[in-house]
This record gives sequence, C-alpha cells and structure tokens, in this order.
Amino acid sequence: MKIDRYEKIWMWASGAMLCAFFATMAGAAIGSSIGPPSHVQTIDPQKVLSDPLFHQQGTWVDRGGRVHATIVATAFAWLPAQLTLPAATPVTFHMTSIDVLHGFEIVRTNAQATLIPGYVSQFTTQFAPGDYMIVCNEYCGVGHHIMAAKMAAIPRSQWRPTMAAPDVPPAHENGHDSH
Ligand SMILES: [Cu+2]
Repeated sequence: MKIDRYEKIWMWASGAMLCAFFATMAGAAIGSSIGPPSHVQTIDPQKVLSDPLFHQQGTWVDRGGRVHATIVATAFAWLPAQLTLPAATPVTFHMTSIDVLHGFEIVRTNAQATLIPGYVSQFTTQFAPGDYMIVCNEYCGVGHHIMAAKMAAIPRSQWRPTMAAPDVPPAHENGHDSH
C-alpha cells in the first residue's frame, strides 16, 4: 500500500500527540493524584436518600452558624426545586447524584460542579441578592433541557433555613474545599 509522504508525517505527528496527551493524563492521575473535585467523599448512590446528609434536601445552619445547602440531582430534577439562601453569606453546597452524571450550575455565578454518582461534590460561595436559575449543564438524557430549579438570595435578616442540621460529623460542616 502506498502512503503519501505528507500523510505519513501527519500519522506520526498525531500518534506522537496521542502519546503526549496520554502521558500528561497518566502524570496527573498518578503523579499529582488528581481525582474528582472537592474533598473526595464517596457515597453509595443507591443509599443517597437514606444517608444522614442527603435524606432531606434544603438549607440548614450548623453549630458554628455557617449556612449549608444539601442538593440531590436526579434525572430530570433538582431536589429541592426552589432554594432560598441568605445573600452575601458564604454557603457550603453538598451535592450528589442518585443516577447519572449531572452538571450543577447556578447561571451567571461561579457556583458550578459536576455531580458524579458515588461522590459528594462540595464548594462554598456566596451570592448578591436576586433571583437565579439552576440548570444542568451536562447532558443527562431525554429530559436534560427541563432539568432546572430556582434560587433566590434574600437579605440574611429575612432568611430561615428549611430544615434542622443533619446528624453528620463536624468534618462535613467545616466548608473547606481541601483540594
Ligand atoms: Cu442534564
């Protein structure tokens, strides 16, 4: 079989690039132990709704007065569908998926995380007062486009949590993204 010289060059060049890309990924995974984002807390995706942190979804305040939001993603809805948070206050989000991969995004904010079944995603951020939309930004199936929820940030003085603090170890409450 006759292969043109330029085609050969391109084949070798693209082969070398593939090797280089693979080497960087292997280096990141093994050398820098880069894994799923946040604090790498695992969870059995089949037991999320009986987990102490996730069996209820909503907002809560821990013993130190810090605000938290617990959110569960499922095809094709966010639990809860309406989130009200205190404005200008750090809020720690705890999130996971009970089925497939979803992408949590509060539109026009820096609140964004990939939710992988089996892992708890966590981050802390705060919001200016206003109404926001929560969407799924990772294609998750036929109902992906309807997977949305509402979020409102209201003055702290008017805000109330929707649930009592879950019975979880304080390590889950510190809100640090140690990664
Ligand atoms: Cu989706």
